[in-house]
Amino acid sequence: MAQESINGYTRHWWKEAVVYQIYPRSFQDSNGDGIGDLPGITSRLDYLKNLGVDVLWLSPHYDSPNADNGYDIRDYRKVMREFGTMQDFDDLLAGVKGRGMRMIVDLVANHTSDEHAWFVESRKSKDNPYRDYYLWRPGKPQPDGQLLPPNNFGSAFSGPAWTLDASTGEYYLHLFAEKQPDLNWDNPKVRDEVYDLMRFWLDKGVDGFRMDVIPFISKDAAFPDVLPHESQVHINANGPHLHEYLREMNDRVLSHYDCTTVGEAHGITIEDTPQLVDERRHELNMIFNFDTVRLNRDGRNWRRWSLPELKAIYTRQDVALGKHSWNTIFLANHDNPRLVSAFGDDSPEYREKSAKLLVTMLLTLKGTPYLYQGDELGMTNYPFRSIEEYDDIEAKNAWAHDVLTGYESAEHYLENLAKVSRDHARTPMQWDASANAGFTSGSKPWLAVNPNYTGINAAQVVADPYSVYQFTRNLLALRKATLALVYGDFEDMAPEHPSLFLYERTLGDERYLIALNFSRDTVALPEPVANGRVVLSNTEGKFGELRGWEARIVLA
Ligand code: TEU
Ligand code: CA
Repeated sequence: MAQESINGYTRHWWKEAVVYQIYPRSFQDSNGDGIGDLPGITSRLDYLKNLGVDVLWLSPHYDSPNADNGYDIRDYRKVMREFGTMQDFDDLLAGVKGRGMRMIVDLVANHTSDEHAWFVESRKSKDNPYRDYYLWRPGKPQPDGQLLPPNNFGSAFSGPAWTLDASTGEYYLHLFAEKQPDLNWDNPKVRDEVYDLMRFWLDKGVDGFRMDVIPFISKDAAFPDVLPHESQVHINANGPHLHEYLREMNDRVLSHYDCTTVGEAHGITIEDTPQLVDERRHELNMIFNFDTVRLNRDGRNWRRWSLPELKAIYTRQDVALGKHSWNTIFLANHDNPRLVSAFGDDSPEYREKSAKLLVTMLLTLKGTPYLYQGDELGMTNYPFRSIEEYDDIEAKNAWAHDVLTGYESAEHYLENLAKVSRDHARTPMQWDASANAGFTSGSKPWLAVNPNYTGINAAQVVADPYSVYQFTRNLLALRKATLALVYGDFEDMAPEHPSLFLYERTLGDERYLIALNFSRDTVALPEPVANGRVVLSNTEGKFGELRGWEARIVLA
């Protein structure tokens, strides 16, 4: 059957969908143990349906010892005890489908937990049948008798990426925590296992996968050192067999289902993105490039970013992709600070306006938008002060590794962490003004609720016709009704402007102009925007100008 095409793009449900990410641990607790769970999510499906999102992405819900909140899987075919049972999962999926929505799950297959049965076996002996499921290498003996790791790779969570295992005297690779050993994808048995477990979830009816650090799956088996001028992330993301394995996965699994895939792709440049997502290559549907969410970083420190830099990324993405590729639009997730705190203005005066502006941008750029839970409330960063308040293994390891050793001052470290911590996104969802924001009926949520929950919560925004939630809802409806906002051509009309993001989306003779003021100061509007018919705006606008953080969509 011929595929319908619009403006040169093949039409697909996953291009027209808006995805909403759920971090199950922090969404809704149903049994008072302080940990969000699957029945909790099921109980909130009407809220999500009412908002108007099409697809839910569930962060890992699998059995895990939670060294990294479920990104360390112990059993891919079991539900995390704290989250419920397989029946709870089936009920959730049925509830999603029953409301005409879809659900994708997280596939974390670059690594497992060290408590996964494969690794438990693998570490036992060099001739164990599971030995080659992981990446074991001998250390490098030094003249002074010292043993060094096989190469100089560092772990994303501090320290070397290799740990010496006493039982066999060899090192295993872990690009993340020690409890997250990397799988050896060069072993065909490993790939068979992964394809099998993918089929297990697809056969249950899930609509696809968000694939954790998927470009890291193929390693140069010789493990050369990273040279001073090289980037380890770039090396890890561009291994020799990456495309071969993705095509095999597509051929053997994905192509047999009506599903979608989105790869988390740290280390893949925008220019290289088509190599993963061009539809003629049969690999993935879309990826998350890190350019936008790393704009506010200098290493792990906070960096002031500028609007022209952000705009340039979207233009680069549009130019690099062409009509055979597709991509994501996102600025927040469970690894990043809150949308409005990182990219907007979370002061009391501008929080709601700037949150609406950001959602306007996310829902009108070209690509599939991904919203993170709480974005629709304009949830903000948590006022973290001391290291004890954090939970994240990344933050705790770096503290031990760099601050306790005197390499970095506690003050400098905490000042930056308070801006970039992954825990900002992980504080519980704020449902109402009751104790613990209605997240849990228990006395203690696993991570503290943001004290601003009495003023910022779902009950309040659902009732308020001018809230971020209602605005997001209107935008979602507009997008659903407007193919120009999905497939229309994109052009930045003022790339150099320091505070105005002004772009058009055109499809045939339909021309939408989107004007976003990323500052507190009023900016003048060019004529076609000023004269167009206002379709949606976050302020009672004035002719010819945009006030602080004003967003306006017009039909020219
Ligand atoms: O993230 C991988 C990744 O590339 C990161 O951005 C990483 O989170 C970074 O070190 C944070 O500053 C994925 C998951 O999204 C993340 O939650 C996991 O911790 C990680 O993989 C390991 O599974
Ligand atoms: Ca619970």
